[in-house]
Amino acid sequence: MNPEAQRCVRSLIPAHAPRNPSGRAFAPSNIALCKYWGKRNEALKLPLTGSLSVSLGKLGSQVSIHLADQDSFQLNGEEVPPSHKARKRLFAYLDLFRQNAECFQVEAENTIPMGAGLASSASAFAAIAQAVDALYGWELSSEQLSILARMGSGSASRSIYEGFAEWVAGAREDGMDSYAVSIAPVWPEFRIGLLILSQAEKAVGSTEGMRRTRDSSSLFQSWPAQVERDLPAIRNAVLERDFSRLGQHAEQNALSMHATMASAWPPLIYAQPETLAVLHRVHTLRAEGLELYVTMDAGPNVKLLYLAQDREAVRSAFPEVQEVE
Ligand code: 2P0
Repeated sequence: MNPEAQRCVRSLIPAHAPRNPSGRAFAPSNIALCKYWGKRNEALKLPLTGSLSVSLGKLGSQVSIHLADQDSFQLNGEEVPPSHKARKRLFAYLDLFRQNAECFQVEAENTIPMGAGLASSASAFAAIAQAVDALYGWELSSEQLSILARMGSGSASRSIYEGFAEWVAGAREDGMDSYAVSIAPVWPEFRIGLLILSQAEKAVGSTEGMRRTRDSSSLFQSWPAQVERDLPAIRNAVLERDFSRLGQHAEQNALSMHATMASAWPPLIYAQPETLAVLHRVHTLRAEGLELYVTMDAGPNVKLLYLAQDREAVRSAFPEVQEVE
């Protein structure tokens, strides 16, 4: 067990609380418009920079946790065997919360494909943190829940909220000032179009990808400066509903992150030929006047950013798009 994380959890949870037989929570997935890429502390999942995301509506994770005689984990109705890495990661996380060697029966339903750059770990750990809070009756604040979720998966810190959330990097060594806050619950016209080009699990996960980029890419040295430009611009664009400004900074931020990945050694190239074809198509449509932008995570899939008024134009260019309000 990780002693640093254990200390953080101990300092957050109240000494006495009514324990319930079970806890249940839903958390939405999120897509970063300004990306989290690089940690300053791996054990506590503390980021080098801040980041900003928008949640994905009903796409996310529903988690129930019951006290039980032995640990078990069901994902989308199927028992996950003890040797599976997702199960090991789940119970390593839950070890942080066990009070008296109790066991947990965990049931999770994910409405998004796992491991395809669609951040299922973000919604999963945000839902687990909230289900644990409900189980133990702690009634933690959103910021405290965000810290707990962060220790499961960094991007989960942002999945505590619906709408636009900013994860403030913080400066403290114990990470108690590194949590997400809500900056705007809604932007009714804002749309995300998911283009799922591959459901394959990625070859290199985010934790290893971040480490490799930080350690071997000279371009990564300029990444914090890129975030310093993009983060306030995107935050203000959300607050002022300035879609063009948001789209430009979000797309440049995502492609800058991919440039740092591609310049790592061994190189990390998450884009597939279909990814590049979509990017070129988007750039052609934009040159023709359509306000359409993209963002991409650690995978080959593309997320389109547009406003409701352009949904028909987007749908006719990309009939396979899955729209999220
Ligand atoms: C993000 N990603 O901001 C960035 C953009 C991927 C690319 O957060 O190691 O699964 O568990 O903290 O949260 C994916 O990283 O990584 C991620 P860990 P996580 O959404």
